[in-house]
Parts: sequence; C-alpha cells; structure tokens
Amino acid sequence: MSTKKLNPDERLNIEEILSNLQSYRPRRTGWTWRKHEPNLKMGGFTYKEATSPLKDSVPLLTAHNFGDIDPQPMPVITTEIASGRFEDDIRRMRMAAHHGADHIMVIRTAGQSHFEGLIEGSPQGVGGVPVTRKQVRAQRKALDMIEDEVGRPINFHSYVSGVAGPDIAVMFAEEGVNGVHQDPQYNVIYRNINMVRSFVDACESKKIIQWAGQAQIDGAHNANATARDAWKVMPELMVQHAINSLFSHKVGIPKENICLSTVPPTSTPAPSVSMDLPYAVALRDFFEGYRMRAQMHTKYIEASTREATVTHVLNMFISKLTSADIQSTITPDEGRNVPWHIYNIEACDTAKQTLLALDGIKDMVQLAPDGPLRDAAREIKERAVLFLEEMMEKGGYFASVEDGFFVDSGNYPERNGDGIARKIDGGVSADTVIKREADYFAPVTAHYGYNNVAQYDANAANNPASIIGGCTFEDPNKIIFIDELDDDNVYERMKPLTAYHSGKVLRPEMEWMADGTVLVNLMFPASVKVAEAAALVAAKQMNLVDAEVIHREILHGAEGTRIELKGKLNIDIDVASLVIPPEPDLLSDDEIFAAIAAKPMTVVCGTIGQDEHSVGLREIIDIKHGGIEKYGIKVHYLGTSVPVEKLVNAAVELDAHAILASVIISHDDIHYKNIANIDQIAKEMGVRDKLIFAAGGTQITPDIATEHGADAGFGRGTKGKHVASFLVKARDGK
Ligand code: Z98
Repeated sequence: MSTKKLNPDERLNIEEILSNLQSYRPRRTGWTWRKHEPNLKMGGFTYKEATSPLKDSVPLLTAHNFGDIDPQPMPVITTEIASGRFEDDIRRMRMAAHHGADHIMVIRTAGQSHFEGLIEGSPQGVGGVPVTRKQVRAQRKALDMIEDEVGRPINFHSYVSGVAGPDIAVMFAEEGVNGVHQDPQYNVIYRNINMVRSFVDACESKKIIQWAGQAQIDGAHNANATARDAWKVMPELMVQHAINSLFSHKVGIPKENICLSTVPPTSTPAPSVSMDLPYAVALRDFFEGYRMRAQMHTKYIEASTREATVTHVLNMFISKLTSADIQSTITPDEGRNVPWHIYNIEACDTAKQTLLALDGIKDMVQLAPDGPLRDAAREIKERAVLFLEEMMEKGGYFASVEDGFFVDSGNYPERNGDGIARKIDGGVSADTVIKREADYFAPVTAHYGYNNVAQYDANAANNPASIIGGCTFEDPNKIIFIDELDDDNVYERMKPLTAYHSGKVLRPEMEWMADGTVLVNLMFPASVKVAEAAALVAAKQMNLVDAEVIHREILHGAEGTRIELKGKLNIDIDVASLVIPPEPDLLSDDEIFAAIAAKPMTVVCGTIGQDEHSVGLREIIDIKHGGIEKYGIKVHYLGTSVPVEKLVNAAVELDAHAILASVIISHDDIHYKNIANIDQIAKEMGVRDKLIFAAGGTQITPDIATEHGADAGFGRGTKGKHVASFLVKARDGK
C-alpha cells in the first residue's frame, strides 16, 4: 500500500497515522536481512562487513571528523520500544531507525500471556504495550513510512506466546509483523501455562510463522535471566535451543528463519569472556545453519548506563568473534525501569560504534583451534548431551519438566533440586486440548494437522481456504478491524496534548509527549543514604515533582556519592517566544585549507594592554587545540600585555593580513577602549584598510566590538575554525 512521504523537518503526524486505519494494509510480511556490501568504500575506508548504506540517517557523533559517513554494520540491530503508549513509541521508532535500528520489538504489557484471545482497542499499558490489532497496524503503518525515509526495510516484532499464541500469530501474519518470539517452553516454565496446550498451540503458531516468512526467536534467554547463577544453566540452554529449533524446523520453518536467542551467560567482575566465548563457540558448533540472535544479559544489568554499555560492548565483542545475525541493544531500562527515548538511541549507537570498530577483526584474530577455548566448549556440549539423554530416560520433555529439570541452580549434572517444576495436567488452560473429530474442517491457510477438506472438495486438500474463496490471508477485506472500545484510548490520551503535538509548545519529555520528565545528575560529598536524602531536597528546590532517585553510585563511602534523580518539570515553553541565534555562516574545513594553500596568510596576535590572560588566545591559535595554525595560517604571537602600538607596528613590519587582539580584562570597559585604540592607531598609520582586525575574549559582544572599530568580535565559545573562516572570508571578500 502506498504511504505518505515523510518530511525530514517535521514530526510524524500521529493523527494522520491513526486516520483510516481500518483500511490500511501492510506491504509485506516476512523478515528482511541486511544486504552485505563486501568491501564497501566510504570516506576513504574499506569495510569488510558493512551493509547497504541508508538514504537518511544520523551518523555517530565523531563522524563529523570523517566526512559524516554512516556505515551500517552486518547484523540486524534490535531495539525494544514499549513505553506503554504506542502513539509515543512511534516517534521513538523513527529516531531509532535513523540511528541504525532495523528490528523494532514491542514488549507486551504484563499479563497478556494469560489472555485467552486477542485483545482489541489500544488501552495504555504498564511495563509494556498492550499488543492489539490497532496498535500493530498503526505502528506498521508508521514504520512503512519510516523505512521509506531511511531507505531500509524495518522488521517489526512482538510475541507469539501465551494462551492466545495462535490467534496472535494469525493477527501478526495479517498485519505485516516480520519477527516473533515463539517457544512453548516459555509458556510452560515462566508463565505456568499448561504444557500440553502450549506444545499443541505451538504447532499452529509455527505453521503460521512459516507461512508468513517471519523470523522466529526462541525463549532460552529467559533461563539466563531467571537462574540463580546464570552461567550454570549453559547445558540446559543448549537443550532448550535444541527443542525449539528442531520442533520449528519439523513444522516447516526454514532453518535460516529460526533464531536462537543466545546470551553471554556471565558478566564482569567474573572473567566473563573466558566463559562466554566457549559457550558461544559451543552453540555455533551444535546449531550450524540456524541464526544467532545475540541478546544481552538482562540479569546483570544494573542502573548504571556506563556499566551496561561496557557489558554491551563486551557482549558484542563475543558476537564479532563468533557471529551474530541479530544484535540486541538492551539498555539500563531493564535495571531501573526507565524506558526512555534516549536510552534506545544510545544503545543503537553503542551497537553501531562497536560493530564498526571491530569490522574485519576475524581476518586478524583467530579463535585458537585447540586449548582452553575448545576444551571448555567441548565440556559444555558434553553436559548438554548428558542432560538431553537423561530427559529421554525420564520419559521426555513433559516428564522432565514435572521433575524440575529446568532452571535448577546446579551446573548439570550437579542438581540442587530447586528447578521450576510444572504438572502435566496443571497450569493455566489445563484440559483444553480436544482431539479433532473425523469431520473436523477449517477453511483456513497455514493450519497445522488434521483437516478434512476432502469431505467438501477433494481438489482443495492443499488449499482449504479456497472453499470459502480465501481466508483473511488471501483476502484481507475479511479481517474485522475493531476500533477502541473503552475510555482509555489513544484519542482521549492525545486530546489534552494538542498544543504539544502541534509543536507550538514544548515540555521536556523522556517517553510520553509532554511527560515533563527530566534526569538530573548530582554529586554530594556524603554517604549514599545522606546523598539520597539531600538529592530529594535539591529536587524540591528545583521545583521537580515526583522526584525519585534512580541511580546511586559510591565514589567513596564518606567522600562522595553520585546520584541520578528523575522528576517532572511541568513547564511549558512557547516555541514562538524563543530567541534562536542564527547559525554562524562558516566555511568548511576543506574550503579554509584550500584558500590558505592558494594564498598564504599571516596574522599577528597578542593579549593587549595590561592583560596577562593567554589561555583563550592560545586555544584560538594553537594547532593542538584545532586553532587557526591547523589551516596553515602563519601566526606571530607577541605574548601578553602587549602595547597596542606594538601590535599594529608588528603587523606592518611582517606585512600581516590581520591582527587578532585578545581582551579579557573588562573593568571600566577597558577591553572596548583598547579595541578602539587599535583601530585609531592603524588609521593614523594609514594601514587600517589593509589590515583585518578581530578582537576576542569572554566578555566580548560581537556587535559592541565592531561598534568600537574591530571588523569582528568573538565571544565565549569561539573556536579556531570560527576565526579562520572569518579571516578567509574577510581577505577574499567571500
Ligand atoms: C527479549 N527482552 O527477548 P509475556 N515469549 C518469549 C519471550 O522470551 C518473552 C515473551 C514471550 C527480552 C524479552 N522475553 C523477554 C519466548 C519475553 C513475553 O508473557 O507477554 O511477557 O511474553 O528481547
């Protein structure tokens, strides 16, 4: 379906996305991998493992030193966006796509696993988004526009788990969802949904996933997150992967769409790489042909962005040394429940930065073919095989779950008897599996198992839906779109926010439009408890509402504590009232270099009058700090407290193009008086017309400097580039 083209200078129009949703049809279902561009050349570099560049994107911060290139690494990059309000998440999805995410996962609100069918409408969620047809359709519609803007398909993802798994699978296939989590073991172990029901349902769900060409991610990572000591469940993780992968393949999903959700099992201060790397190698030995989804270890993420980022980078080091087809970007959200825009974007950038940095590493560094790495990998595999053998002896998966085999805190074959045990006839929706009658018939596509189509039309055996002229998969007009039913709906939520949505009024925001949330960093020279209490007092003084300490870090037990505080700053800023200074009209570095190379330039400079402050001027001239020397400008620095006459005389003697005078001391307006003096002396000597004269200093206001006779004034924040650009323009009349 054709979509509206987005204007890069305008926010997404949420109302427009919501309008006419009942007739919106997704363009496709099915997963898209990035396109490898071997030996891609960008900015003078050659990338071994880059993929097709984007049409529109936000490069890494330091890219401005490299011609603003924005290469895209190999793995699909995931970000999880689920603030509880899908309309706000749409804007974050656009930001994330511009920072390199092409796999956007929507986490469901707590409890949705136990719903017995699809939920309709789009109520607001807590700890995730209520996944409904309307929410999915609105977000898919927005993503269709966003992918046109960035020039890369975006995979949209959520969960086909819970009691209503197959219903959700159908809805996702209809609505153009591209990737899903599906693993019946998740239902059984973590949501206590009856195991027979879960495995029967999984057949149906997986059949639909296969039809839709979606990528499937399993649920093994949940054992990492749940286990008492996550590094001890390595053998079991291999078994969980094996059960779901082979099950899915047997139902018909091709191996290249079956993704193992792999997690480096440990984290620092453990010697993590020595444990995580053998595990990653063991997985790749056992599961050749399947895809690896590298997920972060959520259990070992605390509230520190710094610490989470280091863990993330180390995890990606493992991904690069082994392989990853999908790279997740979990953020400190998991540690402190602040699912904020900025953390999604930071984590996407962390992934891009790290993966690009490690481009080609496997051509330079090889994993040792024997020794401790292979020994440890072999041991993990042996433990996994023994685990599986014992399950078989026990009578299979169901019997083993009844016996508490999974998520035991021992390193198999050690067992501590504290695994999660479920009863074969227990759990949510027990006793709901019914054998199909002989005349059972379902006129639908991608249906698993017995279906007596022949009783109606023997020729339709491979296409049961043809009997009714196609089901919703072939004829989307048969989909029933139900709009919201209750008061807690998107329109009601947006009504009081019109001024903010229009862009006329601004309020700080972290996750929802005009939520007012701000983050404040504080340091108190005190212990944690004292610092925390002090931070709350500070918050009150800053007029923050609902202030809460979300992160505390000991710098020293008595000397200091770092505090991160969140709160609400309920202020409105009228955009029309803002005074926005014009962007300085600067020449590019290349233009300045070329102008100086074509025609050399000499300047004399010094701190004038009785002024001994030289730091600022040195910043403007010294090559070390990116000063004007960098461009090849010849600089004669006369020192501090230079008499104004000396400065002008030197300019004449050296046949300089320009005088740069630094004036810091400002009492009695001496800085402006000295500027006027230079102008006056140069005029008296008859050289003013031949000299460019600029004055700078922290107290300088450009307009006042020129009123006193300078050609330009440079105040606080000036960099060498600003001065060099001005000098070239002034000399060459640009
Ligand atoms: C991730 N942040 O994987 P509920 N099914 C499977 C799951 O792994 C999960 C759910 C369903 C993690 C997300 N996984 C953790 C196989 C959750 C979620 O019951 O609605 O929470 O289903 O990226």
